[in-house]
Amino acid sequence: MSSDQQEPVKTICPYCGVGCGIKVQPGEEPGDVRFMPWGEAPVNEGRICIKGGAATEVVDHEDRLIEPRIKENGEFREASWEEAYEYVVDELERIREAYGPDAMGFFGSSKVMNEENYLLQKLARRYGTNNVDNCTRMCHASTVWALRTSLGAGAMTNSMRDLREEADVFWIQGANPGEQHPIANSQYFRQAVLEGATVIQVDPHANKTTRSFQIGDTERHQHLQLNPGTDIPLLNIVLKTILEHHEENPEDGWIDEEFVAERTEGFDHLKATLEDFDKQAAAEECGVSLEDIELAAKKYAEADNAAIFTGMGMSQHACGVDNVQNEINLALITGNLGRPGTGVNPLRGQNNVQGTCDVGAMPNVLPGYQLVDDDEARESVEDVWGFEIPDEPGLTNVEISYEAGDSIKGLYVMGENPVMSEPDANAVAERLADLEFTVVQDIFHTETADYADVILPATTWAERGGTVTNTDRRVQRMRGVGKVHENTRHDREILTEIGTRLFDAGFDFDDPEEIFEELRQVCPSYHGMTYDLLGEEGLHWPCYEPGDEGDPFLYEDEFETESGLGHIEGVEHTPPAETPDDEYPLILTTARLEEHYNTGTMSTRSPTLNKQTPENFVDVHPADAERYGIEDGEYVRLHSRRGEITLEARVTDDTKEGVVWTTPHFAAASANKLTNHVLDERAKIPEYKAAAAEIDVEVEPLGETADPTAED
Ligand SMILES: Nc1nc2c(c(=O)[nH]1)N[C@H]1C(S)=C(S)[C@@H](COP(=O)(O)OP(=O)(O)OC[C@H]3O[C@@H](n4cnc5c(=O)[nH]c(N)nc54)[C@H](O)[C@@H]3O)O[C@H]1N2
Ligand SMILES: Nc1nc2c(c(=O)[nH]1)N[C@H]1C(S)=C(S)[C@@H](COP(=O)(O)OP(=O)(O)OC[C@H]3O[C@@H](n4cnc5c(=O)[nH]c(N)nc54)[C@H](O)[C@@H]3O)O[C@H]1N2
Ligand code: SF4
Ligand SMILES: [Mo]
Repeated sequence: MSSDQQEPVKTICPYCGVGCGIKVQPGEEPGDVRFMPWGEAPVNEGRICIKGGAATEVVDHEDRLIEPRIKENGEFREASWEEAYEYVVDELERIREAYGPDAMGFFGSSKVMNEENYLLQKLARRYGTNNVDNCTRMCHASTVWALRTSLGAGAMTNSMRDLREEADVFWIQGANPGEQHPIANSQYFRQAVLEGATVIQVDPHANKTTRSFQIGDTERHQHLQLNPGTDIPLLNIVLKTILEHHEENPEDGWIDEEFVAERTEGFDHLKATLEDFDKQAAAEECGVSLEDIELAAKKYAEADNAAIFTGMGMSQHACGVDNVQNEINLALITGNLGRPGTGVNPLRGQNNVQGTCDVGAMPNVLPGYQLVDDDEARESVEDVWGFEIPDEPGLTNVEISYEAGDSIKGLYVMGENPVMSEPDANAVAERLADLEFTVVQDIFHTETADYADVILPATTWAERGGTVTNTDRRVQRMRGVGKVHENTRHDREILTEIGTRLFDAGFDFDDPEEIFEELRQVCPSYHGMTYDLLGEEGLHWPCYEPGDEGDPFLYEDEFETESGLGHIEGVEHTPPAETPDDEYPLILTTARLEEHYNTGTMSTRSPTLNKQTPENFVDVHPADAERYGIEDGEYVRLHSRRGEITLEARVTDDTKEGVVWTTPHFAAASANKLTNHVLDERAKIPEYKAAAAEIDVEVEPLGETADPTAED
């Protein structure tokens, strides 16, 4: 391949959910793929963050998996595709015969396209199980739950464009768009701030979001640096402040009485919940001054249009659904929904986490969020698929990992790395080691691949076409330059082959467009889309019929709940499952860096991205550093009830006293060896954002901590 032979193709950045358009083109050397800007790209108009610009660096990385591998006597050996396919199909059949279909779990991938996740969930259901899930479970599952039950759809209520143009207050709670969604932040939110909008950031940690808003008249912005896990009391202070003010000064309109009366239900429940709520005591629990929180409440309530942004700091708690419900309460009582520049907006994480959920790679819903236990919905999908779909919701991915070796005997992992990404990772590894059969389909040999029986080498994003759905529900086409390694397969090719070998019909597709055509038939919100209509701009869902433009913001006239009303419900504080005590006196929280990505499989292999921060570190507040006698740059042992890691301490007041902050990106000091496996009861999301921890200053020389699966 050379650049003379092939024009650049327009595609979408493979990292975060902003969905920036980029171009790729084969380079001079065989296998080399080059990045080029795409000036008219709809979301980013040619701008790109550090990850987008470096995205092609891993396409032809020397670590790429380039042939199928089978484990034999504990060692991997090269295998042919024929042998690998036969092995997978035989084992899937054996497990179903021996234990029934619910003994298998299937992990979809938010790094992989809509068509491919559609195929994976169809395969799971044809096999006979709803045990299919994706990384949204660890991510925005709680947000989706709260939004779906209280407003209607588990997605951003507004779009980046209307937020930039109309929002006067950006209330950013538990999200760091300056690093995790950099183009959304710089091209949309920061532009609004330059034109006068106010930012209220609620986060225990100072970061690039905090610093990116130090522009113009910075006095108006606030950073409420709360203790991890105290978001409910903080928002209850905000809500009570608004209620109290409204009682005395109804003419100020802090509460939108008309909106509350006509479009919501449950306001009395909220009032009753807050009746005996003690604001001063709550502020002390949050570790933020009451006056500061009251001032933030005033700014939000007085804004013409106020928008809430919500991220992992809210969702990844055992009270994640309640956290987001309280944000919904705030938006509903002030009438900040159903208009441009308002809403409750989760910035979705991975490049295709929105789409992976939309196409039904979740245990409780079919494509288009149709519930598996809703007979009418299920039967309408069965009519197209031609087989019976199990009618009980399946297990979530974290539950599947925890059942591994017990009720779960086999696992099919497409593009996830649970041994690093799931909480209490030592225990996850031990359980995966107990499985009878595991398939890992990835582009690299991940930490999870160590536990596989078969490894299937997939092509990367730059090599193939399909569609992905970004954070504001825009479905966009990806286009590839063709295979870099002949012996790899596109994810969809692997799934059509396995599906066709297992079942007599339903998996015979030649190209992604054919798969999309079937997806449209079973996914109402995508029904109006075709590859041609998507064109270069893409389309926002819902797009029910060809020609629909899609909605940039939702709920203009009514909510999509059964009553058509927005659901208000007061919530009470549930502290994190683990709070500091004498043995583990610090609160550990984990979050991300701009230059790294999730479990690091791609970013740590990208020279540009890895250069800045090649290994993990922990932020320690100066007062704690003094108490422990920690010097900046010194290595410490950070440990919890579940495990330990050794890493560099950075002494900084970016973090709060008593709070240690680290990242999940690095295998050698994997934060999830420490995190707590407790889940939100409804959404089943793990509490990554609060655990009890301790630091030891005397450390062993750096090295991997003990392998939990090694024999004693
Ligand atoms: N560069 C980069 N970009 C990414 C990713 C990446 O790994 N790297 N990952 C992508 C994915 S999958 C996702 S889901 C998104 C995530 O994007 P974000 O939602 O921004 O995720 P995090 O950085 O994990 O957490 C956000 C903030 O929550 C704060 N926080 C921690 N505990 C609490 C708490 O108890 N309360 C509050 N209010 N805040 C708290 C952290 O300090 C952090 O600043 O980013 C996506 N984009
Ligand atoms: N402590 C802590 N843990 C966390 C979080 C946290 O904030 N703190 N955040 C959680 C969140 S929000 C998320 S989303 C999860 C992410 O958890 P995972 O989804 O498990 O993590 P990733 O590193 O994104 O894994 C994606 C995998 O897909 C592979 N891949 C990339 N492209 C392709 C492709 O085209 N085909 C195939 N087959 N594979 C491909 C990558 O190599 C990688 O192995 O982590 C969660 N874990
Ligand atoms: S903001 Fe997200 S989508 Fe855009 S270039 Fe950066 S990582 Fe890629
Ligand atoms: Mo995520």
